[in-house]
Amino acid sequence: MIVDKEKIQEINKGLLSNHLDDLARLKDKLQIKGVNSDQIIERLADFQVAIPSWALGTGATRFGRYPGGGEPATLDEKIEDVGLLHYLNNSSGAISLHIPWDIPSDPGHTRELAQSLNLKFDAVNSNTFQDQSNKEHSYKFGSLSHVNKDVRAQAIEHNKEVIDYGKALGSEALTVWLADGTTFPGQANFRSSFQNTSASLEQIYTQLPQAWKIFLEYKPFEPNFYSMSIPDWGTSYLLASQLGDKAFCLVDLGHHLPNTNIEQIVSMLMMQNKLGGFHFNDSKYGDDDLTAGSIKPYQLFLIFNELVDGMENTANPDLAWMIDASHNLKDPLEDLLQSVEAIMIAYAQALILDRKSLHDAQQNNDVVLAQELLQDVFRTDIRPLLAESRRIRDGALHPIDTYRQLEIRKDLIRRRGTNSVSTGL
Ligand SMILES: [Mn+2]
Repeated sequence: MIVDKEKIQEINKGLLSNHLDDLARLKDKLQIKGVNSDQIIERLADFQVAIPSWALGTGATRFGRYPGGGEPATLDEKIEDVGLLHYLNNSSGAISLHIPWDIPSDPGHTRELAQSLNLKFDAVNSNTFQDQSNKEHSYKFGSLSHVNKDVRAQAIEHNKEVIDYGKALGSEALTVWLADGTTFPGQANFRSSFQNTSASLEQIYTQLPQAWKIFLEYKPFEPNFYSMSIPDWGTSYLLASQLGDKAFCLVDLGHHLPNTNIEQIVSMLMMQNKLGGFHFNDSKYGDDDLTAGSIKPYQLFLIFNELVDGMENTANPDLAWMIDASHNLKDPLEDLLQSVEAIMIAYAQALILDRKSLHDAQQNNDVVLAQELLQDVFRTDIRPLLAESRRIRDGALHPIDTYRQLEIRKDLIRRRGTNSVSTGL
C-alpha cells in the first residue's frame, strides 16, 4: 500500500503556520552565525539513507519474537514498505537486500516496482552465518575462513551469486559480514584463518563488476566469543588494502566494544580513502541493534562531525548510508522513521558547525572553545530544517504523526493479516 500524497499535504496544512514560524526563527539565529540555511535544507533533501529489508518486520533476538501484524511477507511488500517510508520522509530512497532472505525471482519486476516508488538498490548482503537447506556444507565452523577448502568454495560461490542478483537489480556494492571466528582458545590458527579469509575474498573480488565496491564489515565478538576473523577496523583495513581499489571498510556502530572512539576510526579510514559505508544503529552494551540516536546521540553527532569533515577535506569516495537495526518492541516502520530522523539531525548539526572556528581553536589549543563550538551545535534544535527539507519534496512535516493519523499500520494489517511474517532471522 502506498500513502496518498494528497493526504500527507492535508495533514501538513494544519501544521504549516507553526512550522514556518519555527523555521524563520531558526534561520535568523543561524544567519547570525553565518550559516546559509537554504543550502543546508537542499543538502538534507538530497540525503538518502538505505533501509535494510530485514528491519521491516519485528526483529529477532535469540529469545522471543513478537510480530505486530501486517509484516511484509514478500520482497514486493518489503519494497512497498520502504516506498511508504520514502513517501513520508523523502530520505529513505534506497533498500539494502539480504540474500537468501530476499531472492528476487523476477528481477525485472522487482526493479520496476522499486523504480515506480523512486527507490534504488543499495549494497546487497551475503549470508554465510546460517546454513542453507539446499547446500552441501555447513558453516558451523566458518565460511570464507574455514579450514576445509570445499566449504570456502561454497561460501565464495554464494557471494558470487549475490553479486549476480545485485547486478540484475542495479545494485553496485556487496557487503560481506562474516560470523567466522572461534569461541574457545586454541580452536583455530589466527594466521591461517586470516589467510583463508583473504584468499577467499580475492576470488569474490575478481567477480566484482567495474563500478562495484565490496564492503568489509568487522565485529569484535558474537556469534563467536573468543575471536572473530575480522574483529576490528584494522583487520578490515588490512584486507581492503590487500584487495584493491574497489574494497572498503564498513563501520557498523554496534560492532565496537563499549566506549570505542568510533569517530576517530571514521576519521582515519576517510584519511586513507577506505571508508565505504555505514550501518547505523545504537547500543548500550554490545550489538544491541537499537534505534539510531536512541542511546548516544552525542556520539552520533561526533561521528557525523568527522564524516562531514572527511567529505569536505579528503578524497574518500561517496559513502553508502545504511541502517542496520532490528528489534522487538516498536512498530518497525515507526522505528525506522525515528532512526532516519536521528541520522538526519546529526548530519544537519554537523553541517552547521563552524569548522573554521573549530580549526582555529585547535591551533590555539583552546580546549574550552573547541568544546563550546561542538556543544553549541549539538544543543541547537535544527529540526525545522529537516521538516522543511521534507516539505519542499512533498514529504510529511511530521512523518510519525502522519503515519499514525493515516492509520497505516491498521491498513497494512487489514491487507496482510495479523500473522504475516517477514523473512529473515
Ligand atoms: Mn551491520
